[in-house]
Amino acid sequence: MQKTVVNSWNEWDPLKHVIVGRADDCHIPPEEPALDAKVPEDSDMRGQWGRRPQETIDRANELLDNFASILESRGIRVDRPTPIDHSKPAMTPDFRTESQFGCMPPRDVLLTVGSEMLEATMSYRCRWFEYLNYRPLMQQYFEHDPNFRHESAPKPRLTDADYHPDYLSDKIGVEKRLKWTAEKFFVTTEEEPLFDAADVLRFGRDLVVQHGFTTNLKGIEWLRRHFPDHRVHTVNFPGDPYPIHIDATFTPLRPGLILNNPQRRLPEEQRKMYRDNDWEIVDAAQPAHNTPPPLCYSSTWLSMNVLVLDPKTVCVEKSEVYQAEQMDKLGMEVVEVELRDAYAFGGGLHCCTADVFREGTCEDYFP
Ligand code: DAV
Repeated sequence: MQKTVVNSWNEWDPLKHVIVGRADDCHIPPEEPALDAKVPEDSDMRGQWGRRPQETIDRANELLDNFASILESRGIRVDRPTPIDHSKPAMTPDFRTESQFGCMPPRDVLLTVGSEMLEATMSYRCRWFEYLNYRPLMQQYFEHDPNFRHESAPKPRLTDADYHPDYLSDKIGVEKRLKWTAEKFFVTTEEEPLFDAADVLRFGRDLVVQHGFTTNLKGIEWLRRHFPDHRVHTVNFPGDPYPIHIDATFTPLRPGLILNNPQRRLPEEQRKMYRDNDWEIVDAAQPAHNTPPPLCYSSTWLSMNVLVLDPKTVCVEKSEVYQAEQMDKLGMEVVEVELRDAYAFGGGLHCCTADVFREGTCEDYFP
C-alpha cells in the first residue's frame, strides 16, 4: 500500500497523485439560472435535458481511462470518484431541480491548498450534492494521512435571491453580455458566498480568483478569511461573455510564465504583481477548432486547459496542434492526450482532474 499524503500548493510542481473524473451517468440538467447563463445563446443544448446518450458516456469514459493510464505510466497515482445516482433530483428545503450533473469535472468542486481539500459551495443547484461523488476518496485520505484537512465551505441556499433575473433570458445577445461582464454585472448576486473551485489558481502564498458567473465577491471574501496565511487576489477578464472558471483563460505553466487567453486579457491595472516580479504573461495559441463539440458547455478555449505535470512537462489535448506547438517553443515537453470527445462532460485536461499531491512547499513568488 502506497503512503497517502495530501499536499499541493501550485499548478506546476511535480505531480504525483491526482483524481481523474468519470463520465458515468452524467446528465444535462434542466434549466436553472446560473447554468443557463453559461449556455451560449446559439447552443445545441438550449431547451434539452436528461441523461447524456450512452455512446457519448462510453466514449468519454474510454478517453478518461486512457488519460488515467498515461498518468500512471509516468508514475503518477490516479484515484477515481464513485458516481452517485445523478438521475435523482437535487432537493433541499429551498429548491428542487430534476437531475444532477455528474462526477465531472472534479476541478470545479475540489480545491487543494497544502494539506487541505476544500469542497466548494458551487453555484448551480444541480451541482449542490456533487461532493458526494468524492466522499469515499476524502474518507480514505482522512484515514491514511494524519495531516489531511477535509473542509467544506458553507452550503449555500441557492434561492432565487442568488441570481439576477436579467440573466433569465436566452435573447440577451453577446453585445449586451459583454457590456454586463465588463461592468462586473454577473448572473450571481451577493446574497451569500458562492464559489466554484475552478475559479481559483494556486501560486504558493497567492491565490488568484476569478470574479464571474460562478464566483461572487462574498465567495472570494470567504476564501480570504478561510486562508488567512494567503494573499487572495480578485481578477476579471473582460472579453468573455460567459465567464466561468479561470482555467481556459489564465494558465500558469511554471514559475515566471503564464498563458493568457488573447480574447480575455488580464487588464493592465491587474498586472502589477506579475510585472514587479518578472513574470511573463503570453497570449495563448489559437484553438485548433472553430466550434466546441456537440452538447458542450465550454468554449473552444479548452485548448489552453492543460495539465502541467512538472515545470518542463505538460499534457495538451491531441487535436490542439497550435497549443502543442506553442508549448514546444516555450521549452515544455508535450504529452499528447486525446480528450476532445469528453469536453462535453464539463471540460478539458485541467478540469477533469484534481490535485492530491505535488512535490514542493508553499513558496512566495510575489514577495
Ligand atoms: O472557456 O468555456 C470553460 C471552463 C471549464 N471549466 C470556457 C470556460
